Amino acid sequence: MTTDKTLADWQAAATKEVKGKDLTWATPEGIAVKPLYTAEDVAGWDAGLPGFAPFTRGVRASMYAGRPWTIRQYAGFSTAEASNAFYHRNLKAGQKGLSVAFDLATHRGYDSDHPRVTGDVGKAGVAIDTIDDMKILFDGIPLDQMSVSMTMNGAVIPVLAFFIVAGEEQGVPMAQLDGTIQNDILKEFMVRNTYIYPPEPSMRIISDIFAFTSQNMPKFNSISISGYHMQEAGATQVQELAFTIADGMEYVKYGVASGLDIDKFAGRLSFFFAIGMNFFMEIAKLRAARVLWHRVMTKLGAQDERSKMLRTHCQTSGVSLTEQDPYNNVMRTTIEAMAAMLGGTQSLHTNALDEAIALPTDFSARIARNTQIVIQEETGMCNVVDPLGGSYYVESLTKELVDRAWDIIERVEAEGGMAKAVAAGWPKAMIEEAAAAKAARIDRKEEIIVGVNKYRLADEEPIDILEVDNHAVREAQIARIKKVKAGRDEAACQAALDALRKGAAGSENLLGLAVEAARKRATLGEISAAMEDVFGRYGTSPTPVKGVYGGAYGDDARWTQLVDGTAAIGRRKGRKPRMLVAKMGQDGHDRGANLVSSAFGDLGFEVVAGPLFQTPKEAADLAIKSDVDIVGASSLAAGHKTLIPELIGLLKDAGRSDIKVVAGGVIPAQDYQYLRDAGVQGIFGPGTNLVEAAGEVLRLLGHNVPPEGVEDAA
Ligand code: MLC
Ligand code: 5AD
Repeated sequence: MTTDKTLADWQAAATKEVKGKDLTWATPEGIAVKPLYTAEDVAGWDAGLPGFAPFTRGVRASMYAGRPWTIRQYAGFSTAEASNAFYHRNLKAGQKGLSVAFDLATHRGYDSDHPRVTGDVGKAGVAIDTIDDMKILFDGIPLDQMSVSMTMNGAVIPVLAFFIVAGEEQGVPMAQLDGTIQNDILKEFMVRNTYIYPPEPSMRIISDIFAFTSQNMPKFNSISISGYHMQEAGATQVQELAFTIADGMEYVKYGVASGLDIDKFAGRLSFFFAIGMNFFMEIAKLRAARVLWHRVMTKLGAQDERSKMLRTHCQTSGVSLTEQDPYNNVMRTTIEAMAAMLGGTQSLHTNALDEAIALPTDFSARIARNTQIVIQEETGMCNVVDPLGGSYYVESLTKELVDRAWDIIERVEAEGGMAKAVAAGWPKAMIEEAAAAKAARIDRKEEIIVGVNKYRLADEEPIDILEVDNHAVREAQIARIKKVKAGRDEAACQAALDALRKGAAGSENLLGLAVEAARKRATLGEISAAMEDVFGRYGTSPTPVKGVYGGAYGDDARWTQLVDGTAAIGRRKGRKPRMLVAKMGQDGHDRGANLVSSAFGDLGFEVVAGPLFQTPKEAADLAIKSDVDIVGASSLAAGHKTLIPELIGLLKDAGRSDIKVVAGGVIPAQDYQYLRDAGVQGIFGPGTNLVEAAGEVLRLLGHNVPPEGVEDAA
């Protein structure tokens, strides 16, 4: 039956129902989502068929009806032994592919015995120093049958070399190795920060890996071009989409410029996106990504359709999960997992409910994994290919995202490509502005987070979390490093490292040379250092955005109270109050630190935005030299129990225990007392409202701000 009603009739009826209220939803990416979509919205748009260009509806004709996506849970902690045992348990319980999380010392090219990494060993992932560690990590896991993803970008050369040699010593030639290496350095410079070398040699490393793997490892995906971390850092979906595709373009251009045939390596490029809570937007994003990549690769001259096919992994969004009322995270992750599969992902990680405070336990990992298994095996959702194809709304959003992302991609291209844009810094600034705007929306309750800024529980029950004893892991790692070094042919090892050093200065393939060094038992730190001798180590200082967070408050009474309080402290001191925002250890997650710097700067503080990767000694020296009143230590990678007490001790030894220290970030409630006993005067966990935190900081600095809603008498 057809209806004789028109769109105008619907408009009149809807307007009447809501008494004229405007139902348009302005999304953070500036898209005006209407309350209704019809055939008119998709006139002229053809999504095509699955398995055919431009792959809008999926890269395979049969999609999940033929083979479901890979359940690939990202994991790693403590030692290779502990992680290996965890992998075996997970595979037995229905996980299908592996995905290795390395600790930050490994990411940044340091062996576990390096003095800069005492707080980081075994904490955010598994510690890998030698080929022996890598062999233990995959013990009992046949590398010719199991596809393995490794999230590694900085120390990508030694890690991939260890993987190849671990396979070799298992009897698996490299041609049979199946898996993915992240190997995406541009987004590291933009948002994730686990780079080691400056941009130029970092880009060469990527081309060398393309060349080596396309020749020797036909089943191996040479890169995972990642938007995930952009969304985690605060990017809108349009920004994530545009910068990821533009990064991919840049890598292809570098590969071609280094002499590779585009169709020889492009078929093994893969992608990685975050899937957050904006359900339909995320589905449309994956469909739009495939359209964009097909367009870009056609433009770049690829002939093979496989080269133009965007295959992707997805992970549900970590930043969307909360410490408060953590069981809500199970529902959030389920919704996000459904968006990833309805968008047509090839592989998926679902986050655990304890995400906001710790790494997964066996319990939380089971629920996360089963979220995917239930969708695959109980719902019938896999039996139809692209079931949302033809939805007016989804198709219209897909088209809109393609167009909006394309505008940004064109800007990037006009300015000479993504490497130049990253060096100029505007993509990072754009993402940080979006992050500050989002934080303000949440703190102002314009965006609702259930259990955080609405329906908050009066009492939270702490949940059991995974604890890693980094001191014990470090001791064990140091013992193994000594054993490996004692057992190797030292001259042969040094010769291989020399050859690598020469190769770095010249043009020989770095991965090939590192494989040789790995065979000779060189450590990860030694292989990294050999290249560092030639390339140098890269560092940057943060530049917090101004006015976005504060701007959202306008003349809000509470905000004004805090601005006045800050000024009052300033009058008393004869200068603005000063705060060092410190990032210690190898933790490069700087979204929180940047937000705090921005918000306190907007309040009228003089903020010293400390460089990344400081030791406690360097942070203490900077605090004293800058004569700050307070240090805010931001920790998102579990080093807080080691690094923050050390900082407080050093300030005390220098006679500056008047400098107050507060801590913020991923700090479980279980650790609060430990930190307070060590002298930490304020702790701000995930979900902290920055305005409330500022009130506490002002009180610490001697200005008593009345509780919210009370007029300031001063
Ligand atoms: C798939 N296949 C089919 C099919 N579907 N064959 C017939 N019919 C169907 N319906 C085939 C594929 O063609 C392929 O073979 C094989 O089956 C495997 O399928 P796939 O779809 O390629 O899946 P997979 O092997 O899982 O590879 C997915 C990928 C890969 C291409 C996206 O790059 C990957 O696994 N990425 C994971 C990245 C990851 O886990 N990252 C974690 C980041 S965490 P063939 O021969 O065509 O290959 C992080 C956090 C942090 O970064 O620390 O910051
Ligand atoms: N084990 C499991 N998940 C991890 N993540 C990071 N490190 C680990 C690990 N060692 C996940 C979290 C985080 C995202 C970047 O990856 O979900 O938000």
